[in-house]
Amino acid sequence: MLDKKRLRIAMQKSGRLSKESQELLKQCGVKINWNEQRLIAYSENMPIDILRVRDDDIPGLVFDGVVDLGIIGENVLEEEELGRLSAGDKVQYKMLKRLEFGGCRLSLAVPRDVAYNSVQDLTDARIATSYPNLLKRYMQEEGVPFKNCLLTGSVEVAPTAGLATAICDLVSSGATLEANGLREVEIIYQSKACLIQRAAELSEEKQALVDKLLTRIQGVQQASE
Ligand code: PRT
Ligand code: ZN
Repeated sequence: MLDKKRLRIAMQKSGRLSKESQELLKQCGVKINWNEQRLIAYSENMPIDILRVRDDDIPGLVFDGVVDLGIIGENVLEEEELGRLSAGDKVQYKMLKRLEFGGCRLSLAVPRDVAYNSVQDLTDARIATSYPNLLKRYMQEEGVPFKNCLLTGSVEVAPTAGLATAICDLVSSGATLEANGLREVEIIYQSKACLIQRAAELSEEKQALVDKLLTRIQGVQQASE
């Protein structure tokens, strides 16, 4: 059973954000005994517990106040927020800090040999993505109707597989697009990892600990500039 007096932080168990999330806590002086298999990791020197989950679950855990803090990609945070808002749910959280890792962009890409001049060329096109809400917001802002093709993985093979004419996926180096014969044509969202806090007030002790962590994170980030 988790002790409610200890600060609960949700972070990605294994994936692109896990190593740097762990490193950030270490740089802040938080000592954690990481056991790769465990869902929960405990700090030895501070009243902090780490919940290690899939990144997709982190925004909801913070919105619902199940955890106090979360480290998450802004892309996943905003996708979940838009999804909840469109379902008529309220979304509340505090953005504490944009972090210096997990940088990527959400982009539209089309097969390399397809002519493309502007997003208008995608009118009524079927677009494969794992980010339907961010894509919908962008296309609505541009006034371009499209058909959504929701895929939770292997989005980059959708055009070759005949599932879609374009894709909307995360890009960092661009190597995946290149390897799949795709061309990045629009950047629709720029993302980094960030630290968020639940909206409901924390106890004085917990808030003091959060403030201390934030000051240390600021120090770590300034030192790396
Ligand atoms: O299991 P879990 O659900 O927790 O993990 P996941 O597989 O959903 O996420 P993961 O670990 O792949 O990514 C976590 C977060 O890292 C994302 O939500 C982004 O905020 C961030 N991030 C940064 C990236 C990338 N860079 C990235 N390049 N997430 C995914 N990619 C993918 C991209 O879509 C492409 O398919 O990596 C592939 C390689 O990219 P290129 O352009 O370097 O070839
Ligand atoms: Zn995920």
